Amino acid sequence: MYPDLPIRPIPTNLITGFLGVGKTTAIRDLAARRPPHERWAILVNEYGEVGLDQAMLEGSGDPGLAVSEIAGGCFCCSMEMPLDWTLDALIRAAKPHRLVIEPTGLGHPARVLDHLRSPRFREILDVRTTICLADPRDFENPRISKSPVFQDQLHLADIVVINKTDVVPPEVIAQFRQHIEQDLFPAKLLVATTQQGRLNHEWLDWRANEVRTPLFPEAHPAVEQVASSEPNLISLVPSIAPASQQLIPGQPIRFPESNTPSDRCGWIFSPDDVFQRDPLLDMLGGGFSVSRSKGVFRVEDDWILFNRVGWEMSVESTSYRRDSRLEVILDHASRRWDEFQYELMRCLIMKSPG
Ligand SMILES: Nc1nc2c(ncn2[C@@H]2O[C@H](COP(=O)(O)OP(=O)(O)OP(=O)(O)O)[C@@H](O)[C@H]2O)c(=O)[nH]1
Ligand SMILES: [Mg+2]
Repeated sequence: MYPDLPIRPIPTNLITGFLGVGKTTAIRDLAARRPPHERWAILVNEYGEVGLDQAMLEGSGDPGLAVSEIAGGCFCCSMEMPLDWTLDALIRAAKPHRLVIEPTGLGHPARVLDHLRSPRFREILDVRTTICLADPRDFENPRISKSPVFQDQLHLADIVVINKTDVVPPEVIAQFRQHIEQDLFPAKLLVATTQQGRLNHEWLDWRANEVRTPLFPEAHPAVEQVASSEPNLISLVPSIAPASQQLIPGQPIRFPESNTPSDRCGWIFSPDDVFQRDPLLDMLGGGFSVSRSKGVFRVEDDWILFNRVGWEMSVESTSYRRDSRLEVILDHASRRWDEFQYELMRCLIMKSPG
């Protein structure tokens, strides 16, 4: 079924964790330090329709990485079919030495782990450690810490890595570590601390404990609809969804299009649209409360990757060039997005006609 695989079954890891904890940062760093002869396949799942993590990972321009993305919902919900199609296409195209999967920050790992260990994939994938990255400040926030998804991400992990120790007070780290070490059973193989998602390569190959069971097996029932109909397998690797071919300068595509209130919204702009960097960053970092936002933008003399988690922001250059795109997820509530889009459009540099 899969001829020419260099390793079979393929060593496979899930890197889990709540929204914005540093999963993609960790995978990008791990991939950059992989053994030089290895090809890696990375599958990212994005909650919003406008995926950004593929752009973030492809921004390194590394030819030994094949990245695919499933956007528009969690594949722990009703997305097993897209997961199968995408994995098939990715494995065939990349013939990877390792597969790394990043579920959405709002995804429940149980169904994904079960599916990857099911007869469908048993001879293809060797599911090794599941590593959950965590920001201990999420543990202090009852809205997050009480959520079944947050709890089971921790519960099902073989290794918990406390990230962002540069910005989290030591006492908050200590309390969180105590919770992981004393309240969760079976014990973790390791509870580590790190910054910038720096993980040890050896952790990937430790033996996973398959008897970890979720506390909330019914969390995240199959309620979400698959974002698109059957995907075109050719276009899944390595192109980025949604397609950017029909983009017209000054006329971004918005997801969702309607102005009915919602907690998330995304935009894709033509690669010919150029933003004014400072007004754009002022606007995106401005006084509206977001849970998570991320984007890539063509600005005056560069392309930048923007990240915001709560009130923390980061900006870096990227070699991604396909389009400008933005995804915003609010804490709760919902807003109409017309006004936000108007503010965004005001940051564009208008070209004089002709
Ligand atoms: N201060 C600080 N920021 C970090 C650290 N690790 C990652 N970040 C930042 O956290 C933000 C989110 O990082 P990502 O790697 O995109 O997080 P993620 O978990 O993949 O996010 P989602 O996929 O949206 O859930 C980025 O701005 C990172 O630069 C860290 O150790 N310290
Ligand atoms: Mg990510």
